[in-house]
Amino acid sequence: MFNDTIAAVATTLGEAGIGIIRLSGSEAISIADKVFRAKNCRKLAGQPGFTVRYGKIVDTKGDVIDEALAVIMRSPHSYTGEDVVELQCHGGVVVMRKILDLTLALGARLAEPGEFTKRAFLNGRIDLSQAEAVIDIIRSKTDRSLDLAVQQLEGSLSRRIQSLREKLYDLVVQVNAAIDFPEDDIPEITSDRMQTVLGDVIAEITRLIDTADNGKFLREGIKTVITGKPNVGKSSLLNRLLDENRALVTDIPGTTRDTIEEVLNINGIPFRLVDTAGIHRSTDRIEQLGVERALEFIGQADLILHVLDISRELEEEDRQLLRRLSSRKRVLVINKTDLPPQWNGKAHLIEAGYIDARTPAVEISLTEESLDPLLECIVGLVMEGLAQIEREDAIITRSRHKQALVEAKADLEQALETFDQGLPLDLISIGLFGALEHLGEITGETVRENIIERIFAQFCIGK
Ligand SMILES: Nc1nc2c(ncn2[C@@H]2O[C@H](COP(=O)(O)OP(=O)(O)OP(=O)(O)O)[C@@H](O)[C@H]2O)c(=O)[nH]1
Ligand SMILES: [Mg+2]
Repeated sequence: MFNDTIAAVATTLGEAGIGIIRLSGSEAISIADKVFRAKNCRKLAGQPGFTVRYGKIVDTKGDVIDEALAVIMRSPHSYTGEDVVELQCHGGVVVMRKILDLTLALGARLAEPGEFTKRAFLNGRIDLSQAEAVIDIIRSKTDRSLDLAVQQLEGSLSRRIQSLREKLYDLVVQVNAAIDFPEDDIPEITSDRMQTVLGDVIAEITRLIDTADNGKFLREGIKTVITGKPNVGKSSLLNRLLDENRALVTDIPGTTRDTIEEVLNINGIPFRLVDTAGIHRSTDRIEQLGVERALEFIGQADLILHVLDISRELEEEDRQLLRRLSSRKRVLVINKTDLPPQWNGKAHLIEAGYIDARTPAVEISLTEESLDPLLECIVGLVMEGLAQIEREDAIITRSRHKQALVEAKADLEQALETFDQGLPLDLISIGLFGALEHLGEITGETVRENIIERIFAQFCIGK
């Protein structure tokens, strides 16, 4: 437990019907008692947990600042595990600031970002993967990402990791017994059992690692970069996909200079769409910078929408991009089919050897036609992986978790090899301990302090 009491505005600062000031710590109730005057004149100190009182917020001179409800939760039955009071007031910027300042003047400390959740973790209410799920719930952009975050908060990942750790613990106990008491009558670990358990655990870790790429898509969104030479219709495509005039569209090549990012929800999957400057050689300094930025985004993209203009002959810029993107996950958007075609669309690209028949390509007119065929094509491309992970009960959504699993797996593979080579049991034990430690990083049992700091720094204040 911590000895100071923290306070923060838990709702967004702005005009709103209600705004909540949250207090947590051993003095939470006594501080609240100094600012809150209940209508029934009773002190909050005498109220049981999970009760609500109606009253007024008063300052130290006794002047009324606002009307409010006080919600009391007592340790250990609260979000943080400590005494918590939530003052539900009117959600104005000035009133919220005043009440918060009052609690700070009375001895509370302003909470750091994520500090309420950090206390929940350090007080053992939730583990680290659950704390991370709290941020994910707040940041979810689609139903599916929300489902995933809720599952993780409810412990789907924690349970899987714990069960893996328990299996490894059993092995460690047996291995260590065999090391410490070689002559005693302890059943020797049969090599069968060692191989089966290690093999099972490695297989299960591998399955979890396999969910990571698609899990990351659901949590962070699929970074989808729209590219092509100037004037082919990249910004028009962004606008049509978003169904709003987000980006400037003109018939002047080089209209888009900087990148524009927006999130689009397709079938519950978040796509982070990025419109970029047209790729071409330019002497204009600003345009050049735009092209550099575009190339950088292409480098990081999970999916590329490469737009081509069928109404103009293919140029060197088109060809270069076709070659450059040949090994990437991409959809070719062959645009402006309402105009007289200058080349033979997908068939030509196949004939000329730029793509093969399986490369997803859609011929379309952005001014006239429905986007459904294009959307189907995009979803089809990412669905396969997603369908596969949806059968799993735990999914890896963070690279921190994936990294820990990869390291645990390497340790176990090493241990298995050591065992197969008939090397001393001490060496196997080192591998098992290493894997236990890496798995523990996910749930927070063995994680380093600086990693914990980094995780909670991503939170907003008041959570
Ligand atoms: N006829 C026709 N014109 C289109 C179509 N799609 C886009 N255009 C026009 O093509 C021109 C260029 O469109 P933009 O969306 O600005 O092209 P861009 O690729 O973003 O261009 P830059 O930002 O300059 O690289 C505009 O005049 C659009 O109206 C289409 O399907 N058919
Ligand atoms: Mg543009």
